[in-house]
Amino acid sequence: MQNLFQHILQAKNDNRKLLAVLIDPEKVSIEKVSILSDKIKASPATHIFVGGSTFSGTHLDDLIALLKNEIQLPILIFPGHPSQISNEADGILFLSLLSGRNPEYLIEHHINSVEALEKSNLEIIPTGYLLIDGGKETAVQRVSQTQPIEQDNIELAYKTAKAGEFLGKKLIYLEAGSGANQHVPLEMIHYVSQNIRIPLIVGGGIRSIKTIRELYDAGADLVVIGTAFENDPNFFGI
Ligand code: 1GP
Repeated sequence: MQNLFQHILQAKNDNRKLLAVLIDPEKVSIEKVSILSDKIKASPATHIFVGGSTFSGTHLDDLIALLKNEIQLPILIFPGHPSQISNEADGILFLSLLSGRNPEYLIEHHINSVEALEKSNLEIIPTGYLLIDGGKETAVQRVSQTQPIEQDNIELAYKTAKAGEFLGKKLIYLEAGSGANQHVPLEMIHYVSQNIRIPLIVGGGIRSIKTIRELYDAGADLVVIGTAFENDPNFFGI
């Protein structure tokens, strides 16, 4: 597998937009993987993210191994907790919740992940993760017990993202939270993307193909779709 980060960076430089389908293991049983895989294969997805804020089950390795067996796309762990590290995946978004001030999500979970990561072959991609107000309390906010950045506080979003870049993060992820009422505002995406050099991921509350296009136009390099695909595997019109 090609270096995952280099591939994302190259796509940004070539202005090729990327799309990740987010699989929450809590909501997908092993039995459902095959049907889901067919839908993902027929979709425009370029990546699969696996993870969730509240998952603590035991079928993660099997789920990812099955997905890998059926789909050629790179699989990245999108961890809510160190227990969600699986060596079956190709890489991990090593998230630091930079918008919050909870040390657990800034460094503690990371320290607790070292042993598992050292034993794994995962490509580790340092990612600055910013929670933006999505119009309701989402699982990330509840679990991390942090305050999101307000929708109109573009300056704070920009400075937080830029500080992340200066700290050496390779990606910035603007997150409205799964099932958010409102996705990250286009003006915020535009401003942040114009002022950072690293690729920008946007997710949370995205419910239509039209919105995905608007997010790309605003400057998102990679868009993440979770709930909309979960609720309707024909979401991509397939
Ligand atoms: C990924 O958590 C999001 O950033 C997924 O959000 O479930 O609302 O698509 P949705």
